[in-house]
Amino acid sequence: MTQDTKTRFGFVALLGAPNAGKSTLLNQLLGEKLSIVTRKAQTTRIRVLGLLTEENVQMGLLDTPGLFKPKTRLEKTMVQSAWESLEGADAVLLLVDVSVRQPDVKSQDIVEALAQRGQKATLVLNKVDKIKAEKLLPLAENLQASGLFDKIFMISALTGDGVDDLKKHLLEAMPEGPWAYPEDQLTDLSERLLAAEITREQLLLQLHDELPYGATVFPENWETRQDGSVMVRQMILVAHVRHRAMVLGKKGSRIKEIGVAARAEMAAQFGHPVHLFLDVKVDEKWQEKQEYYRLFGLS
Ligand SMILES: Nc1nc2c(ncn2[C@@H]2O[C@H](COP(=O)(O)OP(=O)(O)OP(=O)(O)O)[C@@H](O)[C@H]2O)c(=O)[nH]1
Ligand SMILES: [Mg+2]
Repeated sequence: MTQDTKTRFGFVALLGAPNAGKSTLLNQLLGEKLSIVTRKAQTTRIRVLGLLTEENVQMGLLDTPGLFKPKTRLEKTMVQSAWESLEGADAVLLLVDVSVRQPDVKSQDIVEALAQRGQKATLVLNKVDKIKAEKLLPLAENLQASGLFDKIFMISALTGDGVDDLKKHLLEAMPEGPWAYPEDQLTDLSERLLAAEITREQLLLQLHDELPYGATVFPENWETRQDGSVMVRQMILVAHVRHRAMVLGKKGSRIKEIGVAARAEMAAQFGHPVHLFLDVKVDEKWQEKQEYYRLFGLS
């Protein structure tokens, strides 16, 4: 950056129904795997800030939990934290998964909620790699009828198709102002919390539908050793005794697999060896308890 270029800084909120591809897009924009991604809905539970700094512009990209009609307390807190990311956002992206069967009621509900707030947004039609081009146009026209969107992008967050154009648009939309973070910072999440998310990703990937939503992972202990490696202890919290058995697997085989995969991912992401210790605890009411939410960054 030259001395006389004015710096620009702003926040971009990534909104959309569960599974729309918000976290995949965040990672694609950053060129790094920061936010966890699985094919299951409600993968993201906390707001994840990813920082993208290019030339004179810094953007804080806010990946959010998917928006849907929440039932449990945890779901309500997740959805609320997604809406809160609109406060102070300089640009809002609404991601729509074009491969879901139409009508896409969840996305339609979000469009209505945005309209009620008088919130303008940029429409991002995602997963275009999954459908034929001729199906896209009517879909775009339909959503465009809301009058909410200043611009439409058609992308594949997975392959990166169209993502550069979107990035350029966002960089240009950021207002003049000083950067809020150091140039080389990637996120405001601690390694402890990121490590817990990495283990939760493995729970989602390796276990079947019933369990993952009733389980969570908390950072318990984090100790840097003299040789530069880190000892990480985490607690997997589940809501039923039978879930505990599922996490452990036959003779502890499942939790071992989860640990092996999570540890490898942590070591790659943090750039130092990791010794990972996992405990499993049953608490039927964890989803109702405030103190747990604070541990993973929800209030
Ligand atoms: N084919 C295809 N799959 C995609 C694309 N973007 C995301 N996916 C897949 O869609 C699934 C959901 O992606 P996520 O990025 O976790 O979606 P999300 O919107 O963050 O979901 P929640 O956190 O649950 O709200 C994953 O299996 C992704 O690999 C895309 O452009 N094309
Ligand atoms: Mg996500």
